[in-house]
Amino acid sequence: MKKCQVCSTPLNCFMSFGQMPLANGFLTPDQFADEYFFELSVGSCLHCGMFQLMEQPNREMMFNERYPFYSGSSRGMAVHFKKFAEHVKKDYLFSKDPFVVEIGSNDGIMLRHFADADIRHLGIEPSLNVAQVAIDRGINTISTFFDEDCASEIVKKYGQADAFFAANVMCHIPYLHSIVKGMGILLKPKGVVIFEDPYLGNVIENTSYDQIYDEHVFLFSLSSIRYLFGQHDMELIDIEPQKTHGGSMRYIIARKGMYPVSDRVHLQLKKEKNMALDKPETYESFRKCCEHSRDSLTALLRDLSRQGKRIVGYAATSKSTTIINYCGIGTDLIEFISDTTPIKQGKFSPGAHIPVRPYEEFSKNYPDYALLFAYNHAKEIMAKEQKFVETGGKWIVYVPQIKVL
Ligand code: JHZ
Ligand code: SAH
Ligand code: ZN
Repeated sequence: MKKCQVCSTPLNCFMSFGQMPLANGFLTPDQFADEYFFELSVGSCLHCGMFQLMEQPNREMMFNERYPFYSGSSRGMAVHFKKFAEHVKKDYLFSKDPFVVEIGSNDGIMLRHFADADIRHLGIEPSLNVAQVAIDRGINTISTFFDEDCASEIVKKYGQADAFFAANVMCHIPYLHSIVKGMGILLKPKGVVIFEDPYLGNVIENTSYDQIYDEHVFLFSLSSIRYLFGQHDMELIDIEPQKTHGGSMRYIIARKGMYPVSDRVHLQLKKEKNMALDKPETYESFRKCCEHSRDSLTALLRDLSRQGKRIVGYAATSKSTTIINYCGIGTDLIEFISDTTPIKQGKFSPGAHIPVRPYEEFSKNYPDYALLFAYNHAKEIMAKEQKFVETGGKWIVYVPQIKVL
């Protein structure tokens, strides 16, 4: 039986999504025969509350010099990180010559706002191709995986940090104790850790099971985060719920006793109790909701396909890999997936091998239906796709419910 990565208690494995490829493993036909698969199954720890994958591929298989997710691929996220950076500068940087560190800094979407303001900063980003975009833009970045040894090296070279950021990366790292120890080494006594990730409460509430894929080894809740940091003499002092990525939570952490704990933390912990995030029944019913969502989506797509309708996928997101493969969606149902990322275009989707085509192919010859794999960017996308709708095109969304818009 697999054990919890955080507290070593045997896990309550409640669901398998079957054999899955790498969510960002876009490939060429000569690679089809050797494609890597693993069993995507999930469990929740009834002791510390951590929701996690039972098995995760090696980090180098996922994060390398060919990583195809560029944070700058959404305008909305660029705005989000601009506001995030302004908030940090205003509310968390008090020393004379502050120093900030970000892990998973990707193409520099967040740190550019510190670089542009001449604030000392360092990005840690193992995926070299995306790190290079930041480096080329003058953002101080090293391409490596963060852990406690890396933290010691940083302190030697730059001194301790005032703030440590991590957006959509903490939930990707199985060795969290080493990361949190690294934060302890790196932070000044009054320094803060600010990180955000998709929130377990939103995933359960919206049946957004597509947040479950190889990279997301955890889905956090306040209770699991409090447990983790509590083991390292640190504490959760505040939270700020976010709308990004279909519902995320921003956590603010400091050394124990340094700052008061906000009421928001206690209120949200109560909400988690009410949602029964600590009860196995919750996960049993989540499993049923996932199966129901899968069956309704495939029934809808098959029905439209029988009527001879053209259906195209919109945005080759990481999340879509779980949807496509768990629902058994193939080229019989979807003609291609339109995506704006150059290195995904011309390749095929992981597992189901649906062609990924440049956005121009979507806008030149609108399909009858577009299956929106990036519902988290719905506002941004629907605003720019008014013509698609005006000419009779319809959107299919599946979070929180299957709907044709
Ligand atoms: P988007 C990635 O998830 C992976 P993904 C990762 N594991 C994670 O946690 C989050 O990011 C942070 C395309 N697109 O942002 C571009 C369009 O084609 O939902 C990208 O290929 N047209 C680190 O992959 C993809 O969507 C558009 O108009 O699920 C990005 O999808 C827009 C806005 C996007 O992240
Ligand atoms: N923060 C950005 C990027 C998220 S993508 C955003 O929110 O859009 C997650 C990134 O974390 C990837 O670029 C990946 O290469 C990086 N990453 C994965 N493991 C890491 C680790 N141990 N240390 C630092 N970065 C890591
Ligand atoms: Zn545990």
